[in-house]
Amino acid sequence: MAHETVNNRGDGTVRRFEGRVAIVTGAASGIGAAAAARLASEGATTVFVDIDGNGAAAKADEAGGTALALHCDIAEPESVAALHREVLERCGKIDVLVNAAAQVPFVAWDDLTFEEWRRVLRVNLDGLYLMCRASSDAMRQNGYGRIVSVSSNSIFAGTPNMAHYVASKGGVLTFSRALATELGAAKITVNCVCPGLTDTEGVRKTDHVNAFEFVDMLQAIKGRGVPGDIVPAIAFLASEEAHWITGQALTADAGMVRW
Ligand code: 4PL
Repeated sequence: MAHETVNNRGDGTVRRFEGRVAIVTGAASGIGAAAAARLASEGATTVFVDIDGNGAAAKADEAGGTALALHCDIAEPESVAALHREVLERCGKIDVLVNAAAQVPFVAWDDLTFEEWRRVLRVNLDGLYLMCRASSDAMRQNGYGRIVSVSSNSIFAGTPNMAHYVASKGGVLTFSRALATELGAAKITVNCVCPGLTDTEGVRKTDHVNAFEFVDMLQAIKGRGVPGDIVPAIAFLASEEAHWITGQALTADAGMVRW
């Protein structure tokens, strides 16, 4: 089921983000870490943000160059405000925001409590709102911005054992459409990427890790999705040349869902 990952060109030969400042949340692991590494390798001054500050620091160290890491609980208004103050002080502006931070639960409907619902919604939607609120205010001052948020193909499939997550990821998509309207006048684009099941630290901590075979059966292209398979879609939407694309969702799931 393993497949060869194509040349993802994270080797610095393509440099679409030279002179850009990028914030990536969820950058300590999974899709966030891979996206942050790519933006950094293509020349962005990249801020690796995570609630796991040490994990983010380790990934920023690997990236080298001008990469920096900052701890943030994106669901806490004060924490998000402090993050933005520090980024603006140290980097001067914000050009790109990649929202990859999320809780990935595996909880059957019968066990889903309001407390668990809130635990997931607070990060996946409250956190998204707070990050977009603060970053877009900074982007508006440049009259340039790229916001790319990670949704999920589970919003089309109604994937089991994560009803609250599916609700939150549907919100990521529809919020992105609305925010695209709000920010168009400032030349800020807002899009999302919908990955399929991807082999990440977050997924491996749950029983979703046992779903790869089932998902493989539904894919047009066979294989186990890894973060590097999702990164090109994120980097494209985060790039300057994607300026005519906003309010869109790009599914990256080997053709499991056709939408
Ligand atoms: C199809 O986003 O999209 C499991 C776990 N299966 O998190 C997901 C599918 C999972 C998904 C997801």
